[in-house]
Amino acid sequence: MDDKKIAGERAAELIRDGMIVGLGTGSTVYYTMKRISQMLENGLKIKAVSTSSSTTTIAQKLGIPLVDLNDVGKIDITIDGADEVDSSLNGIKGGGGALLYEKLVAISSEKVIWVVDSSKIVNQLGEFPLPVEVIPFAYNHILTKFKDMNLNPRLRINNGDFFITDSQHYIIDLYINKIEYPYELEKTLNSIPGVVEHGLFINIVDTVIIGKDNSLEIVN
Ligand code: ABF
Repeated sequence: MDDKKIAGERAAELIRDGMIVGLGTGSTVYYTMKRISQMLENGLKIKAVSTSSSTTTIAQKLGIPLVDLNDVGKIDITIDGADEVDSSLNGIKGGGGALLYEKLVAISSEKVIWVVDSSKIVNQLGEFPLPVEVIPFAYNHILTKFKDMNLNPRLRINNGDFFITDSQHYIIDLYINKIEYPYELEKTLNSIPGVVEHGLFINIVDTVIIGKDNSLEIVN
């Protein structure tokens, strides 16, 4: 069986009746959503907050009732994917470009669960390019700043055009390769005007469910 499927479906078992559930984005969470839709058919009652237009489309197709983040107090549990996870349970997200809403939903959540296959587990973050969401008005200046900082930036292009996020920003991917000091990098990126958000998720996740060799590992 697919390791993403195993991890994604397992996470759905953490959902209880009446919960507000944050729905992440990506191919692993897709399996969580499919499982949730079966659970809804069996009588589960939940409401979900989506983290992206693609997740909204899938949730609507699967009959998962959605609410706006602003219309709920706390989210009980958020289940999301990740692009890289290290042993401190810090990670990189945003390969799909949904990092801003993913982070906003995560920090509004009581519990954050990541579902990944074992290919996402790394000793050191950074081989996966770190996505940074930026204001289009100043993208070229931010790009230059990142170049001057030796962060190897590349503006994300999609089908020959600038990639545009759900909130109408651009993405600059940083090809750092080895992020030696994630906490410092987080602070630095947070301090740059025009940076809306970045894909470094530090001290945000509670549990990682890893699908590995047709079985599961759960790390808290
Ligand atoms: C989103 O989907 C992103 O933050 C991450 O880029 C990706 C997860 O990957 P996958 O499709 O492998 O689950 O959560």
